[in-house]
Amino acid sequence: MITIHGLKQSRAMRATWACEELGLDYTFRALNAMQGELRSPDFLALNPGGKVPTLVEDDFVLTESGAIVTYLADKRPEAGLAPKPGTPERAKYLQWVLFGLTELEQPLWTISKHTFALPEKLRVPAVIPTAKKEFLRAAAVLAEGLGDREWLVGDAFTGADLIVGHTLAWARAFSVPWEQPTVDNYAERVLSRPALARANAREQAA
Ligand SMILES: N[C@@H](CCC(=O)N[C@@H](CS)C(=O)NCC(=O)O)C(=O)O
Repeated sequence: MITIHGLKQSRAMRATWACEELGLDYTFRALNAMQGELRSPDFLALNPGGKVPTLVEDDFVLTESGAIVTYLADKRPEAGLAPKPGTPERAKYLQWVLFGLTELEQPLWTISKHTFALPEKLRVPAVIPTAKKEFLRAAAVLAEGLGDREWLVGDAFTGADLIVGHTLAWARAFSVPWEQPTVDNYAERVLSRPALARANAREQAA
């Protein structure tokens, strides 16, 4: 049985959304950061970084949302959420997963940290305009990569769209805009997946 340890409204949604896309049986365990549950000895024994998502399956533990989505996708290759290892499609899939995590998410995370996530005395608001520029640059690369295609890799939704789409939802929630209508349409397409709605409902019920 798969357990996804998460916080509500966090990157853990990437893992639960992947489970929903794949029809995998899973439990979502909602931790409470305010009550110190990310720093409890039990949780730190699973993930010394004290972060979510953390996947536990019997005695196997996996962290990092991109790795978790890919691990889950590989359990059901027939679903096509991650192309077959060793193929050019798999390489492009990894390109976009890593782009999502390192190019698109990072400036957004910098903006978030220096706007509200860090304690006030650690915030450096002067970095925000640079991070906004970096985010816009990444959004332009995304628009270029999409061209007039529906999805990032091949002609079907993959885990790369899941990671990038989740990050765009985050940008919207934090009111960090992008400039390209292509990216708007893409975000609509990705974020209207029924599996995401189911993952949201599971999270709210937890
Ligand atoms: N690179 C990690 C980042 C995980 C991460 O930072 N998760 C946040 C929630 S969205 C977290 O657990 N924060 C708690 C903390 O930093 O103490 C991933 O993609 O899984």
